Amino acid sequence: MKVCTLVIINDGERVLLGLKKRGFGEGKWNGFGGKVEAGETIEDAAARELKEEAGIIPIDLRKVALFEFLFDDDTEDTRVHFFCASSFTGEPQETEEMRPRWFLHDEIPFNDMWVDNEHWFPHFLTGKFFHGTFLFKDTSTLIDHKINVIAND
Ligand code: 6OG
Repeated sequence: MKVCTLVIINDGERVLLGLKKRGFGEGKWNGFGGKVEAGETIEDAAARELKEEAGIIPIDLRKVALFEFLFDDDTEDTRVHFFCASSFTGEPQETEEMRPRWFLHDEIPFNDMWVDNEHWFPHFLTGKFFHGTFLFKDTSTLIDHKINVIAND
């Protein structure tokens, strides 16, 4: 199982997303993240990927969810540790991998995101901690999902 991070900046009115320009999830808007490397903590990996992909350093990184994405086809199953932050240093900038953009909370581009996003985004925006399990037939077809809200903070 692949272990990844995902970070979304939420300033209370808008979220910062990135358009993935290459690789797994190309052409989709998502948070910033990638594989956890040997020898680093998950939180360090989250901050490192955010810096590499959007050019910013989170100040108040906190964990908001744990996802498992399971696939019926050959795609490798993935566990994603999901974090958010409301403040950061630096200016979001386009990198080789991602083009960042702010979206108002009611203008999230669900049609151009992973199909799971519309299920968990409302939980994320209310600030709840949750676990999500998503079963895919292939990368564009969601068969089943379950979201357990664990706590309110
Ligand atoms: P690299 O493999 O490029 O990082 N990710 C997913 N995010 C969502 N919302 N849904 C999925 O469903 C995902 N699968 C992977 C984790 C991939 C990045 O994409 C996220 C990482 O942030 C299948 O290193």
